[in-house]
Amino acid sequence: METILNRAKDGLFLSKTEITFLLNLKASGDISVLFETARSLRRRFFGDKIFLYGFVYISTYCRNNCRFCFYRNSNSDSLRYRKSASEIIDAACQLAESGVHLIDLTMGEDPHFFHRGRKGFDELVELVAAVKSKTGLPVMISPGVVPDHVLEKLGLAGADWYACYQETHSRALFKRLRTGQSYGERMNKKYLAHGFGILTEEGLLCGIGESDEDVAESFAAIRELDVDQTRVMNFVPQHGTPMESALPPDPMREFMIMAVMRLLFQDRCIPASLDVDGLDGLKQRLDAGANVVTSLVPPGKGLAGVAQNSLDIEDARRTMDGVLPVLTENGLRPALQDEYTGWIRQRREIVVRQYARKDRSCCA
Ligand code: SAM
Ligand code: MD0
Ligand code: SF4
Repeated sequence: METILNRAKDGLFLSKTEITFLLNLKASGDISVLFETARSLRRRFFGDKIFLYGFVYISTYCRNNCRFCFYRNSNSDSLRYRKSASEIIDAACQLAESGVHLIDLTMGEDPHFFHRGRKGFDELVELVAAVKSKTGLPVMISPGVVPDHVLEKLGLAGADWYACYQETHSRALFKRLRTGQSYGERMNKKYLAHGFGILTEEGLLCGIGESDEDVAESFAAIRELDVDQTRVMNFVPQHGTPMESALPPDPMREFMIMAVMRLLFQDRCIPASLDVDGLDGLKQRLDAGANVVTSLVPPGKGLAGVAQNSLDIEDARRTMDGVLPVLTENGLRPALQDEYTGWIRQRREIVVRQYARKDRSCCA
């Protein structure tokens, strides 16, 4: 193990065998060494600062039927809402005042935006511009697979990030999870976003039947995509979905994948989402090397989470007041806004230099 960790510390990308070896560590002593190595690499690139993302789920309507998702189209038990522009701006401003570094605008592939041609998407573009100007903060957009010209317009309107998670890079597993969706189209949108100078986030779902080889395959795909942020989330079984009675995965699965992710993507952002185990799950994710806390949701706005649609929201635990004490207890601190915008700027310079206007796509 020591040889493998030293190779990682030297910045070498690990082989599939080495990745699988680390993912299967069982002895608590070995796991502690792995996590300490992940934390030391986080410290090398981010010091003790943590970035904090506010989350506004603007619409829970969706035309797709992902088998794992509470908001899949055919789930009649799902919570459906679409917030108005003023409600979204109000929530975003409250998050900004609370001190978050970014606003993540997420939605299902809502026909209201997707099936009204130019009119629908222009409304989304205007929303991004309004949230950006009202909060003065960087904006992430997670709208699903939008048309190429819309992605470009979202970037020009002020979207700094495009988050579109593949969940897995096993095409067979993808086909089972994201029924009726194109693997290639979803991957290519991330390449395209970089072509427009928009930072990208890739995401893995774990505990959904993926093998260690699948995870190693994903790491290779993430490396090829050269994303600026990469995450892993444990699958949370959802009421009214085909995977409702699936067993929840061992929480350690996410933490192990996250720690190895830090070894491989040392200078990139890796989130600890509050949307899986809530605030109580934050420490383990920081211990595994995360440097971003995501899914802070303001109470009293009727806003939902994705994997945890209500956990810790109305009791105001997915807030700065909830998160800051956990950071302090772990020798960490919220970054200054300038430190985050500075990090985004240096990443974008690299992305524009390497990818602007370059036609990169991976697959049909
Ligand atoms: N609808 C857009 C899309 O699918 O790209 C954006 C939002 S989507 C709701 C965000 C992500 O939440 C999914 O890509 C998936 O990784 C995660 N997610 C959804 N349901 C989940 C579940 N039951 N457990 C864990 N993560 C889940
Ligand atoms: C999160 N609930 O950060 C949010 C969501 C989508 N860009 C993010 C999954 O966990
Ligand atoms: Fe829709 Fe996204 Fe949920 Fe899939 S994951 S059903 S695209 S909201």
